[in-house]
Amino acid sequence: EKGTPPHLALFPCAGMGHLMPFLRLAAMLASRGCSVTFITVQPTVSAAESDHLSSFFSTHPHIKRLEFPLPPYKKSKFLNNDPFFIQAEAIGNAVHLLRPVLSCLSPSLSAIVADFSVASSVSQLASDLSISTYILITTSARFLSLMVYFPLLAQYKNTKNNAGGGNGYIELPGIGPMPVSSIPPAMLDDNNFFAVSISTNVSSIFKVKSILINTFNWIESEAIEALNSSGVAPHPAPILPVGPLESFDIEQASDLPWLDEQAPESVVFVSFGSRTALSKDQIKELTTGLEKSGCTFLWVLKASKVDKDDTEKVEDIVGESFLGRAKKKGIVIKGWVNQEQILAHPAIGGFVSHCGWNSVIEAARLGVPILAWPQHGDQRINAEVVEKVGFGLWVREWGWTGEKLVDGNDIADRITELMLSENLRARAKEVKEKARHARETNGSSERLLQGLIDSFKS
Ligand code: BUP
Repeated sequence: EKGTPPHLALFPCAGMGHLMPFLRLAAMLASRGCSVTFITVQPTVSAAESDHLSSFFSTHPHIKRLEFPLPPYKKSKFLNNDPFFIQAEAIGNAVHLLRPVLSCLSPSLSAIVADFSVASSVSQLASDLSISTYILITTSARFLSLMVYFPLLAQYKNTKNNAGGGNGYIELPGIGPMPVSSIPPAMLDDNNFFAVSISTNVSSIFKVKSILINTFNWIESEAIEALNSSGVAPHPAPILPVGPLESFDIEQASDLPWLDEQAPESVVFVSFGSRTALSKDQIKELTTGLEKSGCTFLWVLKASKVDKDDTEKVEDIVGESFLGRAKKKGIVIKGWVNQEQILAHPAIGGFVSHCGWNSVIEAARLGVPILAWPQHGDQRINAEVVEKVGFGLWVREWGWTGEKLVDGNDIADRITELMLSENLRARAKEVKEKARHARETNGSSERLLQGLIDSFKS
């Protein structure tokens, strides 16, 4: 109806890398006049997810929380021992249970924005209820291109040439050659939930109304154009690069007294995201690398995939002697930090990152150069974006997680290179400017988001 604000339901999947962009989009839609219902699956896998949800709803009381209790989980059919994947599978299987509650929401829904990982079952349900479905993609447009051409990958299955360092290339229309070594091995394994999830959900890309993605035109113009160009078949729904998504208000920003004392752009920030724990041996090499680089550092350490299991003390993981020697040089934090607040801090001069897409796009938005150290999933493809755009370094030979032990001396050299490079720093600042433009009233991303909201009203 004309005059009433559009009512949108947002449906994220498991893990902070999915939740964060959905919370950001929810806050942005609400501040632009939409009425928003946010679906939260219970229980969550990690404490970080449940903590963020409680704090988000207390600072955004106008956003409605729709709790979705997940039925007890049956055993996974696939090679799947990742609790986040197990949860994604369980959510996908349970979506139909939302039917009664979604059909009687008042005012009725204008649309549902779903995570790619649940897109197939959500679009099925939404179409039964005559509600339009949109997808929010939480990875890069470059990785989305690879998913769109998923059937093409069949020829690389059961080969070893996708191991790091392989020199084959796959030609994606409009994208150019992509190294086969960047395709995550899990994507080529029919028994792996990662591959199964993509093959189950990719058909929705062609059926939904449009696809929102947390990137912006300048940083990924090639992939966005290729995905949107009518000459390319198969032809997905229109791609709307509406990023970088803005941060939302939090209860309180944390104090960073130690960072406040450091010289501008002198500190390297190290984090491998919310669900990657390096092996003990690799952590040891990283301590050597940080120490030998001589740089001041802030390291967010994780020792297990799920935060609730992460009970070991910092000193037991990195060693008392390292911590003692590091006292003046850096700090190691275990537990959640506000990454955006850290990246925005003037003392930060570089970011050693696993290249989860949220981390890449936050570094782009805040102008911090990256030393890319992708570990699994979409991260090598995301690192390609960093490298192509030129605001970071990537040592391809470091391989996938666990593939080889990266030597501490090598790590030290690359950290030094990152922190000393004037070129990378200048390029990162340019990227930050472009990201800011995209978000201005007439910027590429803001216009698309506003256009989308207007389309719900007409
Ligand atoms: Br860890 C950590 N604080 O301590 P990615 C992460 N974050 O704010 P991931 C914090 O979580 P996927 C912390 O800023 C980003 O928004 C970070 O998402 C934030 O990686 C998000 O970077 C993490 O995409 O998820 O967690 O590996 O595997 O889905 O990419």
